[in-house]
Amino acid sequence: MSHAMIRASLPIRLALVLSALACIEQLSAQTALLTPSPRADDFILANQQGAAVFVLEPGTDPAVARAVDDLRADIERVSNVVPALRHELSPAARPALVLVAVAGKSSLLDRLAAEKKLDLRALVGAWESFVIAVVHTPFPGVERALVIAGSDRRGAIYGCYEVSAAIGVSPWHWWADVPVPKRSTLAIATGTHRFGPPSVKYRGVFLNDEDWGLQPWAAKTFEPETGDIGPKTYAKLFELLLRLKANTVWPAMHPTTRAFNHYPRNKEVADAYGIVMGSSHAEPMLRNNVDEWTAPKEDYNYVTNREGVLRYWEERVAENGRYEAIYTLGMRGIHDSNMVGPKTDAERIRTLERVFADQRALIARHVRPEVGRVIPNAPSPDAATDDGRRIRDNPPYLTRSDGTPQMFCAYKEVLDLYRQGLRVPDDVTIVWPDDNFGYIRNFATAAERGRSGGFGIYYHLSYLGRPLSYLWLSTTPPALVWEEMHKAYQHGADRIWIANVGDLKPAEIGTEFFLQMAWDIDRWSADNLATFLPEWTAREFGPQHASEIASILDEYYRLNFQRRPEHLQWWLPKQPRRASPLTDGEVQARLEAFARLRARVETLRTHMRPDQRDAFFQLVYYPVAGSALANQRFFEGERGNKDAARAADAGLVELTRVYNEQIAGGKWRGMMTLEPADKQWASMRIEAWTPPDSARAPVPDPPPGTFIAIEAGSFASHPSPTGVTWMRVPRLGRTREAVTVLPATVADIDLAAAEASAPRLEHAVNFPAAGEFTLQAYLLPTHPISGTALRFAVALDDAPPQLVTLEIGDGGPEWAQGVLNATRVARLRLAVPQAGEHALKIYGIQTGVVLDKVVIDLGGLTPSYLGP
Ligand code: REL
Repeated sequence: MSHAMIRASLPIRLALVLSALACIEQLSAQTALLTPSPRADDFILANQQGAAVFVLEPGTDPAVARAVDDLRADIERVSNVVPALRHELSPAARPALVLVAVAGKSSLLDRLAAEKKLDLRALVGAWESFVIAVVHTPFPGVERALVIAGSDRRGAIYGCYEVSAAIGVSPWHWWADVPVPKRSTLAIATGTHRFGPPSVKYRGVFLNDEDWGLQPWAAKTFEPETGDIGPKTYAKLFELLLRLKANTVWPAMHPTTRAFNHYPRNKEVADAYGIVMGSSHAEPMLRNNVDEWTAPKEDYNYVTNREGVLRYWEERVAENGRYEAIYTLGMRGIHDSNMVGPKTDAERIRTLERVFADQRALIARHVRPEVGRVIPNAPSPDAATDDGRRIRDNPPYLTRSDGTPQMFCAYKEVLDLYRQGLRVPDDVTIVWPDDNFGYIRNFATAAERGRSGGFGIYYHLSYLGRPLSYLWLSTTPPALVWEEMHKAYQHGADRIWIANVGDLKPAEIGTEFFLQMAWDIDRWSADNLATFLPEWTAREFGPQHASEIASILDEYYRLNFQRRPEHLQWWLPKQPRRASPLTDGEVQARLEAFARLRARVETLRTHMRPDQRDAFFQLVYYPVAGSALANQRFFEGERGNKDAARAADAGLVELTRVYNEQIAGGKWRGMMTLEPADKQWASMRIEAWTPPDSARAPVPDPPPGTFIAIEAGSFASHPSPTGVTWMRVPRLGRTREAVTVLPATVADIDLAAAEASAPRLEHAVNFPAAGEFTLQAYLLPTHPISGTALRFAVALDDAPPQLVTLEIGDGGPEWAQGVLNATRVARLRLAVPQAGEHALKIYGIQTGVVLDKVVIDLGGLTPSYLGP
């Protein structure tokens, strides 16, 4: 843990063995800013005598002042005492005061630094960093101060919310009704606690496909005065993001919503909170075409109407140029579609390059040059601080000079144009997309890594599109987010991370995990990943039930990773209906697993305190029970048990009614829609459920004893001589513990050099006979770091390794089945010279390959969904 004194003291690295105890210990270390038994030199923020007085100097940035108000309200939430606010060092601010300020913009901070009472040198030129320090006798007559000093305004804001989190206010306390535990004494441990800079410079979310949740809820329940997702809703979202240490939003953009800039107040609110606005891959220059392009659609054409399109863009840049924004460059169609106009890829590339130049000229003309700019004034190496620590070394994004942030998202067809040679200006951040299903499509080459604009990632936790959408529940396991985003970061994607979070609810866990990684990439590793959920549930629900809730969520992710609840049909839209490929035994096991899970969550529900029930329903109960019922409905229907299927269907309707009507007294009315929502975009959605006419034909299980099946996690792993290794990643894959080659940056290893230099997995396998058998390797449907195929090598004993290659067919039918099934199977013919025990070796010659399971067919293997 490199960047925060608090995190550095975490026992997290040791947490290989998971237990509830370990989780709780971690949690208390995490919140060590707050001390449970205050000593004489700690800082009393509030107790029964009252609360410390906040001092904000005149001229404090309004966004900082606003966050201070939130912190004061949070202190009141916890302690029932309201801290006063003053604008000078009046006697009322003695003996204890809280000073929140931005280094370099505060005469009080300057005084503390000049008198060597607080070393703030490491904040100079740092991005979004902050110090929380208890300073004794800071000013004449003041006994002690709690100083929250930011390197910039967001640094100071994050500092406020860091204190809020430490005193027990969950970032989700409003958005998921997480109760705030009461405490009569709030004391901050004496010392200097340092945080930042973040690993990723711009970190945020894209509200997308809001039609079935956020929009109806905002329009009818939360913000009827606007009748839309407007300033009041955005204000709540911005606050949440700041609590999660994020800074960027791509706003909602579907036809059901007016453009973000339709309401002038929206951008003012973003500014008032200190949020950076961007826009998606289909909305260059902060323009929402669906709502704002009022000319005929065919005129959104850069070949025939360059002047018109430029005018349209210029209007927005002129209007918004004084606000902090990331400008998306390039051009696609009106919505999520191909650009119209150019007829060939070569013409598209030429057009896009011209578009870049023209858009950049508009930015140069209208954007205030200092907006969003970091002055790369790295602290000098001797800027050691009073506690001997420095804030994290500056990440690469801070070592280069920096202008108006601009990005180019190589989404869908645009990545193909980039691969064909499209030139993106060097200082523009190239944002790689995932394939909409959580697997990142591209990684920068060594040559590209020199670009000053660097790279980013646009990642889906929710998706509307082909081959099938997933908009209802949020089921991408944190382990997959970790594997993909960690790999992307290692390959230089540190400038912009945006997660498509759909309606935001119920994607709370995924959103937070993604943003935690973006803030501190070192916080989670393959070693401690399994502690994320216990830690998170302990924070949200307290230690008593944390490990049971985490274990339920783990199982929820495991089962739904095997097949998402929105993909419970095995035919694609407009294609003939076909039965699921699960064997009868697999169906039975799946239904039993969901029934057990459901029983656990029902029991737990009765144990939650009344004040926890709304949060529990939203964060745990609804997704778990919902996915259980969706599986019951589908598979019981397929098995011909129509009554059971109908009962599950009715259960789903009722569960969703409760979400909308009862939870938190109706606060979330309109937020939850059962999948499939309606006929809109039906060609990308599962079908509305009706019981099938007849039961499916029986699908027998593979007969026992004729095959060999090995879970990837049960192989022995032998690192290469250089330390490259197949590493177990807990909770990853369909079988719980997949393995991948780490570090993620290792160059491909030649097959000829595999034995000497590649890491290998090894397992003793007993073959009943000699012969040639098919080996099936179940891989996660990741994309290779380079090239078009996933590669690894297999050997038996000391025989030379044989190459196994799996072409991923990015976007094709095999890719589609792969992402829906969350697996791809690579095959190899394996010659076994004689019966008996052999060492099966799997060489990792390429990073990015994630192995889940190995099956050897000895002759009698029959098809199944998960493999034997
Ligand atoms: O996920 C995406 O980025 C795209 O699919 C979206 O831009 C688009 O709005 C999609 O939701 C459907 O049209």
